[in-house]
Formats: sequence, structure tokens, C-alpha cells
Amino acid sequence: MNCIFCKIAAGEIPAQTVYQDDDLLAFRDIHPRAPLHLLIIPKRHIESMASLLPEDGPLMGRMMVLAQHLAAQNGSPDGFRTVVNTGRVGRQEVYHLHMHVLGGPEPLDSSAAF
Ligand code: DGP
Repeated sequence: MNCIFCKIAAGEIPAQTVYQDDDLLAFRDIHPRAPLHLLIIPKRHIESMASLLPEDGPLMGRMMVLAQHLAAQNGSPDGFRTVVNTGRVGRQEVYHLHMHVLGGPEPLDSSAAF
């Protein structure tokens, strides 16, 4: 499958990984829009939020729980922003589900909005 995030999850393309376990991987966005800009992905290929099944709920929940820990550990202890772009209307560019985690020591400005 020609999916760039599957290749990152498989270690075929390098990324600045900040966390991984059996199911999830988190790495720094190649084009950061904030002092902290991470992407959390499921290692298993899921195209987008629009293709989630009811049984994927716990996995999505784990991504949200992980976001708070990674933000705090990586320089954004006082809050953060999560964004999940979905489909054409959501201007999703990479069709492997991912959660943007944006933050920094200071409040985000509007350029960090999507
Ligand atoms: P989205 O528009 O939500 O699909 O954003 C995709 C993000 O993925 C975008 O912010 C840039 C990032 N990205 C794309 N290719 C790579 C890559 O090869 N490595 C890393 N680290 N990030 C990537």
C-alpha cells in the first residue's frame, strides 16, 4: 500500500517519533504550525475518521488520552489543540487517520488554526 504514514509506522520512512506502543505511534509533523506539532496515528491503516467503525471507539479514545500526556511531556503543559481533518471537505491531505496535537508554552495564534 502506498501510504506514507503506514511506511512511517513500519519504519521504512524516518520520523521523529515521540511515542509508540503496539497500536499507536506519535511523531513530529514535518511542517510544524506551532512550537509543538505532533501527529498521533493508529499503526493499523484506517483511512480517516469517516471510516471509523463502532469497534474503533476505544482506539480513538486512546489517541485522545495519549494527546494530553504527549503535550505535557513535550513542552505544552497548560493545554493544547487537537485537529482531525477528515475527507475532502475537511481538507485531509494524508489518508491515514491522524490527530494533530498543537501546543507550546504560549497560547497558540491563529496561524496554528487549520
Ligand atoms: P492533513 O492535512 O491533516 O492530512 O495533514 C497531514 C500532515 O502530515 C501535514 O501537516 C504534514 C504531515 N506530513 C506529511 N508527510 C509527512 C512525512 O513524511 N513526515 C511527517 N513527519 N509528517 C508528514
